[in-house]
Amino acid sequence: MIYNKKEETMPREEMRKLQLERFQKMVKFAYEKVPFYKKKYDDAGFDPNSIKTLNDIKKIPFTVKADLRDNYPYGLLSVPPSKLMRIHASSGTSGKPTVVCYTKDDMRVWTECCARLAASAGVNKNDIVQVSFGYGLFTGALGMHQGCEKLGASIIPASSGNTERQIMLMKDLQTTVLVSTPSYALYIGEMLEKLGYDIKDFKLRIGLFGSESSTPEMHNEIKKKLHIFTNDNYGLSELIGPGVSGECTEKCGMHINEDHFYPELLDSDTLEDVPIGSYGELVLTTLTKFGMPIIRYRTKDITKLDDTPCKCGRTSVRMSKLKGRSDDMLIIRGVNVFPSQIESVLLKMAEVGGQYEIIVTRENYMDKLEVIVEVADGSLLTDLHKLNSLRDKIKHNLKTILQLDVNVKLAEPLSLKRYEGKSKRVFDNRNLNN
Ligand code: DLL
Repeated sequence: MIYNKKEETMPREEMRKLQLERFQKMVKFAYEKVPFYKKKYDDAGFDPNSIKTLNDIKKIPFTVKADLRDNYPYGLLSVPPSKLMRIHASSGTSGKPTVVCYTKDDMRVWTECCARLAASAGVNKNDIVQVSFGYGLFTGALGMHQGCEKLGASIIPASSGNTERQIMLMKDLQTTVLVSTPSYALYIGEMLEKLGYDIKDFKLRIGLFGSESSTPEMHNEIKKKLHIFTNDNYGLSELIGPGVSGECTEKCGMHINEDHFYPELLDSDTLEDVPIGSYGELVLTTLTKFGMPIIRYRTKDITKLDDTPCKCGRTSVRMSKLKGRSDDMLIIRGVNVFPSQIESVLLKMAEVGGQYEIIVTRENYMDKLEVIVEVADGSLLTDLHKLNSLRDKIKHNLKTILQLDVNVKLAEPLSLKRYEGKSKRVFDNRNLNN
């Protein structure tokens, strides 16, 4: 189902016209109402009235995470805090969180964007949606809650954690849609088997998964365990939360809500445009979120864009699954490694389970890459011969893709740490900043 036919299937030329109108308005508004932008633009000699084409966006200075941190908590607001309807925050790695604020109008936009992505994955008014993201400052739970509610679905605000109870609720309340991180969905699938449930006794049909990277191989694993259609959706608190983009049932990229977010794809080093079809850093501009406008935000997320028509009828540009973030790319002995490449190799192999950890250390100035992965069948651990040959096979497959020797450790099923929210799979212990 297409939630907003007019805007989601708008001819490309019309969309560009709409984006330009909204963009011109947004830039002037931000300059006039947010002292942070006024100062930034004056310092850079940029005149907000000089935007005549979408290409003129290139004249505008970027906004980066540090700008939000330096202007904590309310420095990017265009309205007094009392005019806000909602305040969320995302926890940073250190120090103060990044605060994100919504006026009543912004809430309407956000809700619609989430409703669109849920509808595009097939959610409808008859669904029972279990939201297993943590409720609180995190944008994921309430964002998806509102979006699915807008479609008329029934919502179970389960929040994250207490996995056995999640599964019991899922079965007893006849949940049809699961909203969570992909890694938590996989864990739910594993626990379901371990607790002796049969997935055939559940009514689950769709998973709306986002907030962290997941490869197609990981979606396959989830599909095998939960027998559902798996959707990947993307967003970030700084821009709005979930609802920037999401996969439709064709699963050929995540449709960007381009009437609300203007995407650019740049080379992180040269800051030049990257041609369509090549990987680059996504830079986003809010076109309709006025409470806290975010203009040319460098997301650090690495993706590709695709503007070919989609069979679903939506005309929006699609972004590929994230290759990773520019800041989680590991450089191991000079070789660039994205954790998603490792995940793809591992999860293509039927002998390994869905959970793994990547550990990087440095010994005598040499980087060492180690991968710990759970075997799918625990009985293998008693057969030394089979174990060694599986280890060699994984090493070989990783070397073929990464061109690196990787130390592989095999672990028992369910022995690695599970996460109820975003998972942590990479442990870089090199202290590169010291
Ligand atoms: O994770 C918003 C969200 C909630 C999106 C629920 C989708 C579903 P933050 O906590 O601010 O916001 O984290 C944003 O998470 O810059 C990406 O690096 C990563 N991320 C989000 N969605 C995906 C995805 C929410 N589908 C950061 N695939 C972003 C890969 C994702 N990474």
